[in-house]
Amino acid sequence: MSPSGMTPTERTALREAVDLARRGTGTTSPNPVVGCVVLDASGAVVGRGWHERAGGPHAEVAALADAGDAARGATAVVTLEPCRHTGRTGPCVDALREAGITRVVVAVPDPTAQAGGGADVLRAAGVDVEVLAADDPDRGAAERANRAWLTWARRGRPVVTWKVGQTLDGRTAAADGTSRWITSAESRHEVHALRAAVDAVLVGGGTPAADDPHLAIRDATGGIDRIAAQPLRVVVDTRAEIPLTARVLDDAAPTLVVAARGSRTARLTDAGIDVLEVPVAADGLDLDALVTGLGERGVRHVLLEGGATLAGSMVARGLVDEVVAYVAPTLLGAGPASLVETGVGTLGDAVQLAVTDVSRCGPDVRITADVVAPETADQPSTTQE
Ligand code: AOF
Ligand code: ZN
Repeated sequence: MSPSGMTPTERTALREAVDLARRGTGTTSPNPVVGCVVLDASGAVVGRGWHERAGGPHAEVAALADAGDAARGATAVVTLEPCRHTGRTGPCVDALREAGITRVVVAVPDPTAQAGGGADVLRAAGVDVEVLAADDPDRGAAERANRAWLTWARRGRPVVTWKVGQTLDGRTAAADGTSRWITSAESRHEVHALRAAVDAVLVGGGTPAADDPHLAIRDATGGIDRIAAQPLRVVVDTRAEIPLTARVLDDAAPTLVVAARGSRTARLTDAGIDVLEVPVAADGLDLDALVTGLGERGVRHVLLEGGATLAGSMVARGLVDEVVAYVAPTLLGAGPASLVETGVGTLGDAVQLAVTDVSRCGPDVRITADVVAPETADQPSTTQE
């Protein structure tokens, strides 16, 4: 036994359970991704399962079905604490007990009031339950796989990834405005995979006016991918001025227009367009209300794709959690910057990133990094004008 009480076999099983959980990325929202591996008394894997889509069987139920009679006297290793509630499906704590599971290893407690507490219910029923310590690296991997849902469950908002394509000197267009194509075809292709893994793609007001982006996932032929789960396209359009002919309003994917409360949204709603009205704060649209509103619509992971002003405001509000930057080996020396108005005026206030991956994408370099939250919780450490 390792100091945590988990056997090496259980650790191996947990890593497999995390891999299984990841298979649900992009299809389980608004629910979590969850994986489960069932081990018999000899440590052999007798069942595997994962949560595929909201409303479908939970990971534990899928793994128990896979194990059949072999679940009797077995151990279930799960990435998220088994639920104790009856929601769209029955409580997993009951399913585990009824199948004869005698030990449950849990990577991450369920923070929701509705479903959390399953570990105690199982213990009360005589099941041996092990919950990993908060600093356990295997728990960290399970948290990471479920980051979007856990961010929502703990903080009431989706996780936000800012994706940017820029030159090595941080520009998104040349001085004359030409911007097609800064990054390579490989990088642009990869962005479609990013979109497929999230629930919503978010762009700021200036972007539709300047670029008329489509934001849907295309297939290999460049047509609309009807098989991929298309993310919600979210357009911030403070004054509700978007033309009805904008490509982002077509029927390739659902679209939500975010406008200031009190703006002339009737033109849009009359045309059948879904509108989210949010209050206006002193420094512009209330972005906290925006992300909370997206969370209320079931969005757990947002891909912020620009423009520079919206991204800067989101960074300033502490609402960007992760950055994926495609950096083209190109220098311009003039032209718009990829990020503006973050409120950072001095080096000591710079937004700190922790790089999690660096790789090549065709001729470009892709850098993935987490935003290191300032000590002062959710508030940005800088003041905005
Ligand atoms: C899942 N899949 O494998 C596990 C979940 O919407 P319901 O009724 O299916 O319940 C969803 C809640 O159940 C979810 O928010 C989480 O708290 C808990 N566990 N959910 O969708 C699973 N194990
Ligand atoms: Zn469950």
